[in-house]
Amino acid sequence: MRIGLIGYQGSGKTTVFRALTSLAGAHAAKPGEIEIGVVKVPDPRVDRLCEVFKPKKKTPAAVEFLDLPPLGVSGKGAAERVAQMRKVDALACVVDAFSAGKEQEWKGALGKIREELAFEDLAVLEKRIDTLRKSVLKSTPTQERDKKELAQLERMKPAFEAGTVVDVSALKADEAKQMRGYRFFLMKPALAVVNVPEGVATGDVAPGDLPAGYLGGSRICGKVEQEISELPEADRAAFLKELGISEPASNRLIRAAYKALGLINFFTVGDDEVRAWTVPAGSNAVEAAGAIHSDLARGFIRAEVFAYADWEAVGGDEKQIKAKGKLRLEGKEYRVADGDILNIRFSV
Ligand SMILES: Nc1nc2c(ncn2[C@@H]2O[C@H](COP(=O)(O)OP(=O)(O)O)[C@@H](O)[C@H]2O)c(=O)[nH]1
Ligand SMILES: [Mg+2]
Repeated sequence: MRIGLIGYQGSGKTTVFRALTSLAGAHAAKPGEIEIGVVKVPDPRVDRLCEVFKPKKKTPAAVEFLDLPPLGVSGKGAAERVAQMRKVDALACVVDAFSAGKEQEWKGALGKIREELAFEDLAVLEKRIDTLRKSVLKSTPTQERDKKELAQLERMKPAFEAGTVVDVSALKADEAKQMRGYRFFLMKPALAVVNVPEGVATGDVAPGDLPAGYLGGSRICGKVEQEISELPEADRAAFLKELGISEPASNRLIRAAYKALGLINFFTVGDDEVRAWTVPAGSNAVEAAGAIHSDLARGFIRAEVFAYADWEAVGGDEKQIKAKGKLRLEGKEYRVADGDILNIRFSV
């Protein structure tokens, strides 16, 4: 999963990025250059599985954060930002609530970001509509398809003008696919990152307090979190406790992103590797197999499944899982649940 940090210059994107990815000073990016940091998704279940299976390799799920050039500036940075923003799975919108006088303005600032995104999407949409209006007049092999696409874009336009979330889930599969192909910003899940001053309560923003278009949000103090991320790992917990912070902001933000994107984790276990895999909620066993390797999806026979919670309940004893009838054989249509431990039987 890739999450792009966006916002206006000085909102604290880079500070938050450093806090999330502990990259403090690792590579001082030139202005306009994009830094990418990989964060392992903290999951105590992976730790516990490793304690028992003692694998050679531990692979938690990972999230990539991108520190993108600021909104509202033109030139090379803007083009790079737009190109990168098309490729991310979610947007984390950072707003300044730490500067004097800005403490109460974060909601308006978040709304302004949506307006900016809507403006950029509308430019793309209108350009495409103009092109299609001309092309549908000519008798070409794509004329019928162009007519359909034009009608579709014109139907969607009011949603873009409203600047809220553009939802394609109600469209027919082929129409939804075409709309997704544009990678419009308003179709991406957006999270709010309210960068508050030191000493102010942090935590999740209540959904009712968020402006339209945001699926979740966190109040974090970028500066303090960055300082924490620079500490040796062993000292972090004590420091967090002292500050009354229950966990690092990155954990909260990653959880919010999983929720907003509707993602779950399943696990594979063994002597070689214990690994967490990320798939959309509702994925079936074949799709889960495909996340591991396309061969596993192609040659899928059955999935052996047990739930992490059942395994934990019997003290991590696999024999007990079998004895208690908690090991199941599931077919292609089985819907994978968060925390499932899968072993795919396949033949290619
Ligand atoms: N007091 C305070 N200052 C911050 C915080 N986050 C960022 N800053 C400061 O705001 C300025 C801009 O931050 P930066 O992360 O570079 O913003 P960017 O332009 O969005 O990348 C820097 O001087 C930061 O030290 C914060 O949470 N509290
Ligand atoms: Mg920056």
